[in-house]
Amino acid sequence: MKMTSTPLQVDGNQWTEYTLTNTNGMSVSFLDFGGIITSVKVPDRNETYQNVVIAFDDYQDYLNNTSYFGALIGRVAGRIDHASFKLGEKTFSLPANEGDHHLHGGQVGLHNIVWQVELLERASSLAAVLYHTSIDEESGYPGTVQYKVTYTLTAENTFEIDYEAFSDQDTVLTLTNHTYFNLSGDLETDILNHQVMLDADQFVELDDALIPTGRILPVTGTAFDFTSGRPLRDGVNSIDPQNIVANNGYDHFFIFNKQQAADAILTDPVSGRVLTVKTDQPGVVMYTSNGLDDSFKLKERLSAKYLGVCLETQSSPASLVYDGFPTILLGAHEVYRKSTTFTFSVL
Ligand code: G6D
Repeated sequence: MKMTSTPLQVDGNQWTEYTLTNTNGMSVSFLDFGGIITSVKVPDRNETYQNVVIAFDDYQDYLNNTSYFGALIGRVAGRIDHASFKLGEKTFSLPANEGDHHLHGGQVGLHNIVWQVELLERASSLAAVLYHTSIDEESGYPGTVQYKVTYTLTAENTFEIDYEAFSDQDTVLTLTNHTYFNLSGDLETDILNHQVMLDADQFVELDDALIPTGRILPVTGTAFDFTSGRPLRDGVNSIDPQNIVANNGYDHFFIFNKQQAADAILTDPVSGRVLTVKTDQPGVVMYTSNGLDDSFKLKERLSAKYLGVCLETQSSPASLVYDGFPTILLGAHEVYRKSTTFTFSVL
């Protein structure tokens, strides 16, 4: 087990990149800036270690990370309709950073602040604890919130993200990580032939602005039924209005059944790499990078549509407007504690 930290000078900013490497040779690299995952290297069926996440080639591009590559997301992951919400009798207005709506915590979110990092070496794992405090009314949100996010790499090729938060006032909060996975290795292919299993019988309908309509739809008989596994390509070729509204793919919140051993499994049949995701979150936004084009220079190549798939485990901001959705309320002095594991293996 090895951990390294490398000081970086990025456009006048002092950042640090950390790399955790386990005894198998799996490694995870991330920045203190945004907690951004910049590399995950895992073996294919031939024991060839390659990177399986999207990352910028020039780290200066993370200063304008409009795709949120690799980043921690908060206070509220997802979209808040018309950038406002009611809590009790009070209405809060947030920055409208995507049209009239609020996306992923606003212009100043957890994705573009520098976290304080503490490295921990344990008997059979390596961990980095990331700390941050956002003050009351920052980006319009109530409450001073203390965050503690722990990145852990185990000897069994599991990368675990543990989220904790604590607010001094009633507030709203749901955190996630916005890493784009591509199991082909070094972004050799897109993700459309990746097979996905999601233990989810329901997903949340979106309107043309990708805002939840309040309707929860059954997956049965649609390209959203991943309960027995299907290739992501099905969402591209689908004439389902929900695939079309997402720019011919997926960008939807799936509500987990919690009936299978894993909540999600991503498999690349060619490389043989498998990613198994387990979480105590009630659901996941699966986004198949439908909004990507060739604008960005990545470590291995230019970006492209469908080059990565995000599995953003979280609760749903739709709960601010509609009943029946997993809540994102966090009471004063309650502890927000959520965990997601990403375990890499081969077929
Ligand atoms: C697009 O709709 C998608 C979001 O889900 C994603 O997080 C963002 O691109 C990066 O807006």
